[in-house]
Amino acid sequence: MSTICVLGLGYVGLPTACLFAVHGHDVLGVDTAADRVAALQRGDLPLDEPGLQMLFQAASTSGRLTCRTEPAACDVYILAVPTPIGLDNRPDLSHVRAAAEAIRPHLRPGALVILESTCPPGTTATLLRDLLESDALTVGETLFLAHCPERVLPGRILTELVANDRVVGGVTPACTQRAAELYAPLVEGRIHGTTATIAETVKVIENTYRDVNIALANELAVICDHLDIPAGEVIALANHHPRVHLHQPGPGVGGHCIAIDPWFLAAVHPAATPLIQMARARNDMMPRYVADQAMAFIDQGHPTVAVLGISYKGNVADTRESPALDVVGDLMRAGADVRVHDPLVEGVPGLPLTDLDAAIADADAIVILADHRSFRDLDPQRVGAAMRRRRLYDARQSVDLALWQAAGFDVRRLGGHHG
Ligand code: SAJ
Repeated sequence: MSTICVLGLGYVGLPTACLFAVHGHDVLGVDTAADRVAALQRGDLPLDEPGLQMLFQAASTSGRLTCRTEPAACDVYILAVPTPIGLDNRPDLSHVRAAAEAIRPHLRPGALVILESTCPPGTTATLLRDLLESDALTVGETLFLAHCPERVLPGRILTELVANDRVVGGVTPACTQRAAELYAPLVEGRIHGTTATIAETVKVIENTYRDVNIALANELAVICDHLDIPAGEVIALANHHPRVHLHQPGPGVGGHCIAIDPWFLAAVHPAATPLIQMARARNDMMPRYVADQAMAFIDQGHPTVAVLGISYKGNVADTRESPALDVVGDLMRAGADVRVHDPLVEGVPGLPLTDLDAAIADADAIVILADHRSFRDLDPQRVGAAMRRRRLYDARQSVDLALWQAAGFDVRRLGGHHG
């Protein structure tokens, strides 16, 4: 068993730290946010992710997980720090740099350093190597460096951490082998060894693939609105083709991955990536488009609108980069009195949330922005009885159209479907 220092106790770092601890490693979890560390030391979990509370408790009570704000000497360092983009859409690697500088004084010969954070291809083999290699530490001989991207889906992190295949890319073959040996006992999926730069490129193209395909689905929704045909039916029928897999349209792309990672690829060669950049632009246009479509459908000055779902996607409590926040802002600017209800989200700074009854009381319309499972179970008769007018704009193709129409609702979906 090794001593492992995990830097960055967020959505990836904290579950990873807990998992290594319950597998018998001594884990030091490090985060520069003192309040987050203090909460963890008290036993409070700052993240909402199914199963994490239990795993964290098991890791803490075993005595194998401790949390602090400073790293210490360990056998393995896993960097799971944020890699945001700046206002100019350029990657901001300052947290990777700071984490590398923080561990540098503690590195001993034989240390393994793994970057899990998503980054522009080349980061591990150049930036990280330059920061950590020294006269005493030679990469591939006395210092082992690898990129092992996380590929877990928020809402399913614990399942996917174990079940998913892992791509493990070392700066040298010896680095790949050391990193693969660390993950092998934890991972039920296959471990695919490769180079660090290939692993980085694999990670960002996975999310770029999704972003470009969502952009295509969103463009199709706009076309279907224009043709007044249902995009949902077009997509379902096209997807019967064995080599077609169209994604779903929606109010935009949120979360901390898919809207950001394409910029890591674009940064490598800006002039050669018009498709990737155009897909980003298409997805970024969607909140405004959805707000405009919803207001045109409601067709009333200063309507009272009940927004259902403010998280960045269905069945998660996470509102990071949620396109629903932009839609709400656009609805308000267009003159709507907006009440927001989300059964999973506890709060959003600067945006009051209400319960369902308060949101729909005397409302002129409902706008669905996140496809939470619980919305499918709503009773349209009961909901309609509380409203002033029975109108529903569904930006997620999430509710049973016929059911709501039977309850007297005028329904419109993103992608051209009239009720
Ligand atoms: N969305 C659509 N239409 C779709 C699919 C998604 O509009 O057909 C929207 C969602 O509503 C959401 C956004 O895209 O706003 C992103 O959601 P997501 O479920 O596609 O992805 P994330 O950001 O929750 O997680 C992704 C995953 N990547 C892939 O599926 C390729 C996950 O496996 C990665 O680990 C994660 O990014 C990450 O950390 O990179």
